[in-house]
This record gives sequence, C-alpha cells and structure tokens, in this order.
Amino acid sequence: MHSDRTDFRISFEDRSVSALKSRLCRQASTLLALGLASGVACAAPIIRQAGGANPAAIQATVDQFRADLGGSNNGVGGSFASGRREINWDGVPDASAAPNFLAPDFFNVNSARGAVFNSLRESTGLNQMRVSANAASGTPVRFGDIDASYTATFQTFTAQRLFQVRNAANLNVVFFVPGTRRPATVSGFGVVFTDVDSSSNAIVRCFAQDGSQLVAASAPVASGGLSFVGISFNTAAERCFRVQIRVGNAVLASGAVDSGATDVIAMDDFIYGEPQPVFQ
Ligand SMILES: [Ca+2]
Ligand SMILES: [Ca+2]
Repeated sequence: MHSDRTDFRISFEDRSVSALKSRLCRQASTLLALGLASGVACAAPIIRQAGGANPAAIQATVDQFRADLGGSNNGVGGSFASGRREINWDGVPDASAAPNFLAPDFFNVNSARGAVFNSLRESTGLNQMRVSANAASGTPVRFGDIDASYTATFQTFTAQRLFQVRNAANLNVVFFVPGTRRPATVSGFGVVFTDVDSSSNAIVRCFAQDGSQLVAASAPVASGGLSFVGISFNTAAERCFRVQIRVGNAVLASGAVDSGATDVIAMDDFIYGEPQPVFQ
C-alpha cells in the first residue's frame, strides 16, 4: 500500500530548532484534527477574552492572563528567564505624548521592555505612534486633540494615557531582548481596547518565526467600554515572533467620529511574556 509522505515532509530550511519544533507541532495538530495521529502532545493556545462597561468588567480576565504567562512583572530593563512585561503608557513623558509622537522603539530604548512597533500604513503618513495626553498638560485627553469627540468615545483601563497608531488601523509588534537588538519571541500577548463596536475590528494575530500565523483572536464588543484579548502558549514550541493588531476600521482623524460604519478604537495596556532571545 503506497503511502504518500508529502504532507509529512519537513523543510530543513528552518534555521532554528524552535522554528522546527513549531512546525512539527502544527503538523501534528493538523494530523490530530484529521484523525490521523494520536498521542502527540501539542497544547492549544490559551485565549482569554472579556468586555464590559468599565475596568472592573475585564479585571479578572486580565489577571487570569497574567497568571497564564506566569511569574511577575519584570518592569524595565534586564532579561529574565520567566515573567512578563507590561506597558500601560501612563509613565510616558509629555514630550513623547500628544500632540507629539511616540518613537516606535521608545519601549526598547527609552524604557527598555523589548517591544518595538511598526505601523501597517493604510493611508498617508509615516511610521507614527501616538500616546494620549495627561490632563495636566492642557492637551485634551484620550485623543481629544485629534477629534473632540474621542474624549467621550474612549475610556482608560489605566489612567490617563492610551495608545494608537497614526494614519493606520493595523500595527506590528516585534520583540527584542530588552534594551538590545537581539530578536526575541514571547509566550503570549494581550491588549486592552476601548470602544470596540465590532469584534472584526479588534484582533490580535500571533506569528511564528517562520512567518506562519499561529493563532488569531478577537476582543469582544463593548461600545464605549473596555475589551481585552490575550493569547498565550503553554509550550515552548509555540511562541510569538511577531504580533499584528487590528485596531478599528478607520484611522483617528478630525471628523472621523465613531458611528455605525466608522469604528474607531484605541488601545490601553499591553501585557506580554518576557522576550526570550531567538538563537540563529
Ligand atoms: Ca493607560
Ligand atoms: Ca468604536
């Protein structure tokens, strides 16, 4: 009986053991789904989702995601074998907040937490990031400087600052050993959104080092409220090399008022596993 091994072939182009493990795991998962294999231990991603009117409505789910990642908040700088990093934007100085731009590598250079952002541009503009203002600065809070309606549209999970990419509704997050240029992966990533009117507009996608998408998950609808989605893996074979975030179906702009067809969304806290170096 002829056995077609095409589907079982493993490319030896993979240059790292982790990428090879990741591919093996996904192939095994496919075989399991087809009923062609058994006894292969490849854990599914753990996905946490919550939405509600205020921070309390998502707090327990956010804390569960922190527990999924394990360990403690490693803060700024250094490199650790376990734990997580968090960015709540609130400590960003006025000089790097609205109406000024945030440097895309601020959280690997100015405040080293191993995360660098890249805009997936959909309209005019450069690779620009924006953190919203503090009330004391005199600039309207929660992106009210871009359109006055946003101050009422958005709320914070952690006061007072929010985050958004400018002139785009998608961004990438890539990881480094904090404070270095050594590429890294994380065991999971979670984000708080505000004013999600459609789950199709608030999505986190996790990609492996070989470029394949490991998993995607959306945040629940909470119009005028807060939503959270967090993805983590409990196996070292599955790690995020890149995270892509879908945040709204329209860019924040003067006159782009949230409505039925226009779903503007902003982000608050990022929570992710300690970046671990990629060996290649
Ligand atoms: Ca905040
Ligand atoms: Ca919205």
